[in-house]
Amino acid sequence: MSAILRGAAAAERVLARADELAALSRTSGGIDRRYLTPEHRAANALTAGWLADAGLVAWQDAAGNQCGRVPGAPVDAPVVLLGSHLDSVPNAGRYDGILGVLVALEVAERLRDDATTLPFALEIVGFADEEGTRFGATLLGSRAVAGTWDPAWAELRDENGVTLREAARGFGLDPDRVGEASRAGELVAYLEAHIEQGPRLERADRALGVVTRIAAAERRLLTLRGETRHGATPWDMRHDALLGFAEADLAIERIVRDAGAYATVGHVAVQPDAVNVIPGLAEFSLDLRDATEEGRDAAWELVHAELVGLADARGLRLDVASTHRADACIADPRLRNAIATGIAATGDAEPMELFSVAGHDAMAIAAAAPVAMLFVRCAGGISHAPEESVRADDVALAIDALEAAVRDLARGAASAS
Ligand code: HGY
Ligand code: MN
Ligand code: MN
Repeated sequence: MSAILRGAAAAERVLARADELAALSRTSGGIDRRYLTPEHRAANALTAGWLADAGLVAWQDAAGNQCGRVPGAPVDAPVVLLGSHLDSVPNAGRYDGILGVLVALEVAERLRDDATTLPFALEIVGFADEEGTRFGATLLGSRAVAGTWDPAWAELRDENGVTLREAARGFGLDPDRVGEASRAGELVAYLEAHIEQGPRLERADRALGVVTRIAAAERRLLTLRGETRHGATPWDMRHDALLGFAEADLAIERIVRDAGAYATVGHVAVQPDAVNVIPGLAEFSLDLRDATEEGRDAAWELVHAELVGLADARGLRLDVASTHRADACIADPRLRNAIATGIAATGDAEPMELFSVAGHDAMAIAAAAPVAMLFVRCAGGISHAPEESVRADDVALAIDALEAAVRDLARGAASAS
């Protein structure tokens, strides 16, 4: 079979498998697959079958990540890990995370017969929880693998009050042994292919790109407290928390956009949420990102000062809680070159470099190993929505590029030894 036909067949298999995984959702319409749920279990089982079909040894680790290893390397060989995540946001697209796992699987199958000659062991991972949809804390699967699991996370609760501890037990895991998923000290490289989740590759008419860094991010939960009052209350006596939120949301957009950073207010809730009662409480999330920690924090300082002022003017109390904070993750130069070499091997002589505004498991793994990412064009830059899509020819190029990147790493490691 020619290389082009082989690539096209592999891409079609990736897209078909993404469709199979898309059916594993807690909702009939749309994709919703969360940590330690029956859908997570089914996705792991399906992926484990594909890993075995590709000739890999498959297992589920203590955190519920689905893992695979190409047999043939010495048991104590350093590990090059490829992968991404199998979980999703609510009403997700079918390629966010999934594409990276399936592309890695194709690369592992291509390299299987070379396993005994590679200077490292090649492993694949489908991380169990990158999005944090169920318990609110993100990168749980990859942080377990990186050895940065916090036992306190066992007490996190989902929307139904179920603790991660209880969910882990129900999933067949021992919540007090999740930390045993750590691979710290064994990993020498982590490469992740992922859709860009933005329009820059498409605007530049490029299929693939090299990620230079992953944005610094912080998530907060903010609460404005005013006074719950009857709708008959005169205007000059009102302290309306929802109006305070409305003013805050527009201020956040103006300030962060002017700062060249990114902010999303994706959650808002009011109390008592009744048509004839002035809301005394408004709770909302703020996801703030920028290329650097300094930019992220400077944007927050401007936002916070504005929110304090508007809360004061309306007689509201503002409370702020940080729920997730990650510094920018810089791609390892050697691995970044391998990704660029991989892209060049597909015929793109000057690989496009871009920074990732979206967060990824690579941020967590960077605590235990050098990391780099390969971005794949996605239509309209759309993600976290059912319209998310990729082109089969771009998927074929991604498989070729990631394979070439791993082979480049092997050459480099062999010549260095
Ligand atoms: O939020 C993010 O950037 C990622 O999709 N979890
Ligand atoms: Mn995502
Ligand atoms: Mn993702």
